[in-house]
Amino acid sequence: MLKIKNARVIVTSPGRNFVTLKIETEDGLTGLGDATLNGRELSVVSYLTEHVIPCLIGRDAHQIEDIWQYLYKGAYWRRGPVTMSAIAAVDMALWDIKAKAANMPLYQLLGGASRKGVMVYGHANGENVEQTLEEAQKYKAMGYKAIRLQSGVPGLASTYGVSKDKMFYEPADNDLPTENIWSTPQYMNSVPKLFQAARDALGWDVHLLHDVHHRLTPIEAGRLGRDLEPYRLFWLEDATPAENQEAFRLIRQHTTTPLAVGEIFNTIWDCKDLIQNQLIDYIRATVVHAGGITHLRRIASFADLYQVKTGCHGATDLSPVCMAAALHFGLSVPNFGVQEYMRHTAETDAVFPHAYSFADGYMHPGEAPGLGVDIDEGLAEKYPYARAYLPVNRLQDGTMFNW
Ligand code: GCO
Ligand code: MG
Repeated sequence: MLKIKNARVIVTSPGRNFVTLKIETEDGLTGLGDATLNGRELSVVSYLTEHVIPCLIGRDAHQIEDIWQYLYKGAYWRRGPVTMSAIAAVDMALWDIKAKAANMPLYQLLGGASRKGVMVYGHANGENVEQTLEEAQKYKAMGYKAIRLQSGVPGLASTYGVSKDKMFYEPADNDLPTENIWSTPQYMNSVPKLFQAARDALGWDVHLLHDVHHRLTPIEAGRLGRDLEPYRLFWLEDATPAENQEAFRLIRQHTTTPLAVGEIFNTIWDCKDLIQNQLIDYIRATVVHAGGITHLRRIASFADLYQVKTGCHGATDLSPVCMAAALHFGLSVPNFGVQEYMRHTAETDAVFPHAYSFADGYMHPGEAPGLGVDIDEGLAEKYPYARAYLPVNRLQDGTMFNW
């Protein structure tokens, strides 16, 4: 038995907010879990401190599955981003502890490596096509095999995915939500031009991806997917909001462009219909927001039955602790597709020293026991929490829209 002695939450903001759970066992092993929920960070802090941690003390850290079920079924109130991020943090920390106790990198406990490395995609963005492609060339030169392209939309002052700091896009940019203005027709006209220019400039031996960020209706998404078919995208992401999973059937009827969805999903129930009806190609659910490694493995196993591959969310708001967990998961899971990798800043990397590394388009979690990531608490303390929101989005006539 590995008795849990103590658990606490560390909040730090080295350029952006991160919430980390640290669990300690009586014999001195420690485990880390990411609990960051962008723009709503303190709700998970409170859920963990007030409601989860008191139930953990004295339990056997080895009983990962039982503790997962205890927190999920025992809460009575099921699912939801706050609950599932809190459960995820506990789950990650317990896997970290178990793997340290076994003196193995976590991927070994998950069945061992199924591949040499985890293919990642980087983010190229610019205010116009030219700038975006300039950025994409930089990623190609760094060895990336897959690049996401987002470009400014002519006539719109700002849009999702385009930032001043090209390498470190950080959407949670204000202590009250920034307001963006959106136009679907202008966007729909501009995206095919971007990808046509991209194929001319970058060639065909690099995977290209695009994130619609929940902004189209199903029929609009069907049309965009069809317009993009000549450019052979790796995927079109979040083409329409997915609360209504059935909506993807309409998109599917109109295009063979592969579809990815799920970065905001919390459980297998959010993607069950999408997967079993083969309405998507990649599932974007991620360790921190979908109940940890334990639950993400369940989603991936289910998806594998339908030839749906993983494509985990990996934006900057997923801390290096989550990135490490995602890499162990990605290295081991049979139906791996791609992993998003929006690089963290040097400040963040310094607070979270880690064993994972990038080389030639692939990442590897490293061979350190456990997750292979630590937190420098002294340094973390120097960056106090700072409220930050994701932007909101309105149509040109003022109607509230999806960001
Ligand atoms: C992505 C995402 C992010 C999210 C952000 C929200 O595909 O990387 O869409 O950019 O908007 O992670 O917290
Ligand atoms: Mg996305």
